[in-house]
Amino acid sequence: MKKGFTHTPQRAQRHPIKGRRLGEASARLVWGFTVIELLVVIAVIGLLSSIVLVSLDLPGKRRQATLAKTLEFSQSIQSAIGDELVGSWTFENVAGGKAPDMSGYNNVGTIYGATQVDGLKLASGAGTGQALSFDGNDYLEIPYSASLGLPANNETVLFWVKHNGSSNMFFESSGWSRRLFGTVWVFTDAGNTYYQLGADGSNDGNWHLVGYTITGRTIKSYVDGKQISEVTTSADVCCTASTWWVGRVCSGSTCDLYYTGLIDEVRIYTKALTAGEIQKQYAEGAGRHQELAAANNVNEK
Ligand SMILES: [Ca+2]
Repeated sequence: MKKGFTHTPQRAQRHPIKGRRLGEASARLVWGFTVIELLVVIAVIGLLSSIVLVSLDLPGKRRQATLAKTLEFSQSIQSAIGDELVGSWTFENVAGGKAPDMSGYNNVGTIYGATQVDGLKLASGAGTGQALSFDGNDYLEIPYSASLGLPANNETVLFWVKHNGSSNMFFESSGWSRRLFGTVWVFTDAGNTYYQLGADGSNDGNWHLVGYTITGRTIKSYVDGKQISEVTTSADVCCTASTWWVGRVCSGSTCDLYYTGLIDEVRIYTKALTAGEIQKQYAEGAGRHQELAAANNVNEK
């Protein structure tokens, strides 16, 4: 694979915000709790109250609203207690062409043409939840920020895809260091060597959780919580001081290759999740990513 133009990789700066919130949060309050401890208690109370509400068998719409609010709340708490999650785009709250970042780092994505589709089914059968639909000339752009300047040796990217043999899902645009084409991940190290890892089985028209972790010079790819490939690089994987694209990639000197299908819950961590943590992500998200309503089914296109 050749690249049509050169780039000058620059080592990403250790992001200055990392640690800031924990530093603030670890300040002891006068009665001995940390802010994080209080947030956890609040989260537990919120979840317990939602369980009580659900157990009361509320009418459908109110029950769905309660579940959605609980999900949103737990995501906000997740960002408060885990600052390794530096980007989280759930596409539940798209507005004005922007996809908010639920991580707390405010890495807001800009949507070019992709549309929000409704009808994601919860495991309970309730129709709630949205994803982004790409029809072949759309993309999501996530601008560079210090929080997304990943360390070259400790990170995770995960997202859900639903497509029939499409390609061009994910692209780090200046260093070309991390890309997903169909069922093949491509990584570039600081010595400009390429490595390919599989995303096997993620192209059958059903929802799949795809992603990778990097620990030191070891890259592992995952599909649906199962490890697919592993490779050791001869140099650190290159820098990420650049824009990320979802649904668009470059080839040669042009950037006009696009994805057709659905994407949901894109997450970037400055930590290599363990296999168990990725399995947990899959287990939690699988319930939200069953078949879409027929009108939004990518198979119908
Ligand atoms: Ca979603």
